Amino acid sequence: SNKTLTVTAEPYSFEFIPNQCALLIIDMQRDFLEPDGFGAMLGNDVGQLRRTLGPNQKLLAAWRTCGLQVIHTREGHRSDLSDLPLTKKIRGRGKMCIGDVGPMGRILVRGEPGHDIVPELYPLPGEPIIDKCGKGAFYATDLDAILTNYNIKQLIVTGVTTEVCVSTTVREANDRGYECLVLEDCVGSYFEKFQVAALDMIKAQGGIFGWVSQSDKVLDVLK
Ligand code: TIU
Repeated sequence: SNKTLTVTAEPYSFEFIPNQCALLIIDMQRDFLEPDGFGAMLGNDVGQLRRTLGPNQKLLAAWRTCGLQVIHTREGHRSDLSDLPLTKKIRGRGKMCIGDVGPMGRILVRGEPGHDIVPELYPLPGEPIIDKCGKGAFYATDLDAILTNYNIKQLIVTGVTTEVCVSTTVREANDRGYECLVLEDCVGSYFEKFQVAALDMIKAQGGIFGWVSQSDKVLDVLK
């Protein structure tokens, strides 16, 4: 059925249609969340992201129990790095860059241990995984086609990082006509001020890019 549930959110409530809504979990990869990965190599404290693991696990479990659509994304590149712009490779001027061998294999390269999704949120067979070379999940992927085929019109977006891949994806989704609800306890940034600002930007101006809420507000209506 196309039942509508009302989720308390900002700047106003989100009219949630479960069978037309996917849970889109962005880049919950070992390279971003574990101490030996790309995020840490950029100088970041991964502890800032790990607080999102518990809330995402709880939401994902409830989502699966309801039989709703879940889609996972991963940021990473082909092993020959042919999809890696030179500008992205050399960005940061660090000793290590994308494609180099780190403690969890080649950094942000598909098939390497660090590129994979953390065990806490590992996809089940049948849950699509979008491998993307950019920050946004729509750029150079088949995400839009998959959402169209599944008749998905709304996205509940979680994952990391709030101001980079989550924000970029929400903006891309918004331009394609999807309604996005971002859950603040399920998205994380290495920088507290960016976490706050990125969420403020989504819900400002009457919800210019979408809605912001917390996972317990969604869990309340799923039960
Ligand atoms: N997934 C994602 O956000 N990729 C990043 O590179 N994020 C940073 O914050 N660096």
